[in-house]
Formats: sequence, structure tokens, C-alpha cells
Amino acid sequence: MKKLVFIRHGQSLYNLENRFTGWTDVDLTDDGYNGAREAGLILKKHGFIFDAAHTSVLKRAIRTLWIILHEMDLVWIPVHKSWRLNERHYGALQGMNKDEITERFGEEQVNEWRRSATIQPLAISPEGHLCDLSDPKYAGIGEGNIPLTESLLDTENRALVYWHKQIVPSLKHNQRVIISAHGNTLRSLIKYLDNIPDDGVASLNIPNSIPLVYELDDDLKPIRHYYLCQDGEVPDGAIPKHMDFNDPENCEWIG
Ligand code: DG2
Repeated sequence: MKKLVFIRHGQSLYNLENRFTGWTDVDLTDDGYNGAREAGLILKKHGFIFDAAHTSVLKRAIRTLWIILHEMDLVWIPVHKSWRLNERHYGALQGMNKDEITERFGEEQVNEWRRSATIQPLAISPEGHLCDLSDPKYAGIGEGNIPLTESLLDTENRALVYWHKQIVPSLKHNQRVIISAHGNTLRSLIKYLDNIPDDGVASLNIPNSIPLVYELDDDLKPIRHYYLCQDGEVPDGAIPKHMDFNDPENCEWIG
């Protein structure tokens, strides 16, 4: 059996301020640091060990991973970073307050931008795009690869390139893998792994800093998955019905 742990970064500054983040490179808040620390401690308490780690090039996910590996005394393992694990590019919405945008455009429209699989929010202007290109962390990716906006499916497509090239070989070699990433990157990988149709992911919300454990068979098909959290506490919005997280057969809360 293969083991894979997904973790959405700890609370970021923009999560706290309720702003669309996307590729904006904001850091963790104090709560975000503490959440990451707790995630590391609970993984350690339950005997998890990793052979390889993957993350995005955004500091909220990188720092979350560092803190977890530090708590687990695993800072020596290989850490691979890729823009392909970045959060979904939220286009012109990046930096905007989610409540203010809802007031301006209405709940239905904003929900469509946030949760439909195929809709892209309005694109960022090419000038905003140039900022990304002048950032050394994107120097090698090629202009054509830097998005101006993305739908969830766009995010899924570029994340899956990384999945197949880097993560699948690692899992096939029986490495225990942790992926520290973002709400929408993780939604897209889970959608792929659990074969969820495009219209089935709208209610799938990934909480910050709660390890989500996947056990996979030799063909990397999920056997079961569960959140690992303190005292069986259920994180807000973490139970998408269509994935049967409520089903005791498929869900385990470990205190
Ligand atoms: C959030 C997710 O991403 O936003 O980009 O605003 O995981 O990096 O905090 P994260 C963002 P929603 O899809 O929940 O609107």
C-alpha cells in the first residue's frame, strides 16, 4: 500500500484578510505558523515518515512544509518545488476582498468564479503578467506557461503534468510522499485521484493545515482517505458529501 499526504498551507495573510490570493506570494500568519506546527506534531505522533516532499514556489506552502518537516525531524529529505503546484491563478480577482467582490458582482457570479470547474475569472492585465515574468522564480518556465487567469481545469491540467512526471514515479518506488500546496491545486489532484466529475467538486473545500492522508493501491487507485486532526474535531467545510468523508468506512478522525 502506498501512502500520500496532502496538506493545504497554514492560514496566510490573505486568507486572514479574506482576499483572493492565487499566485500572490503572501506569507503565513501567526495562526498559520501554529497550524503547520500542529500538523507536523500530529503526523509525528501517528508515526508518519516521508521520503520525499513536493511543494509550489509560493512561500505559504513552502514554509508550511518546512515547519512540518522541522517538527518531524525530517528536514533532510529531498524537497521538490514547482510552479505547477502553485495555487490556481485567480486573474484580476487576486488581492480583492471576497466579500467586496460578492457585493459588487453577486453571490452566484462569485461562486461560479470560485467553484465551477471550467469558468475562468477575468484575466489579469499583461502588465501584471510582466511582474510575474521578472520574478526570478518564474524565469525558467517560459512565457507561454504563465497564466493570466485559470479555471480549476486549467490548474488540474498543469498540476497533472507534475503529478505524472514527478510524483507517480516516487510513489511507484514506494516512497512516502507529502505534498504541501493550495486549496485549488489540492482540489484538482483529489478530483483526478477520486475520479470526480467536473460538476462534483463545487462543495469540496480543503481546510488549512489538516493533513489529508490517502492510501493507494499499486495502481495508485485510492483505497481510503482520512483527515488526521486533533481530538476528532471536524474542520469547517471539510466534509464534501460526494466524497463520502462522512462515511465511517472512508473517513477516520484520529485524536
Ligand atoms: C485561496 C483559495 O488559495 O481560494 O487563492 O484565495 O489555498 O492558496 O489560500 P490558498 C485563494 P478559494 O478557491 O477558496 O476562493
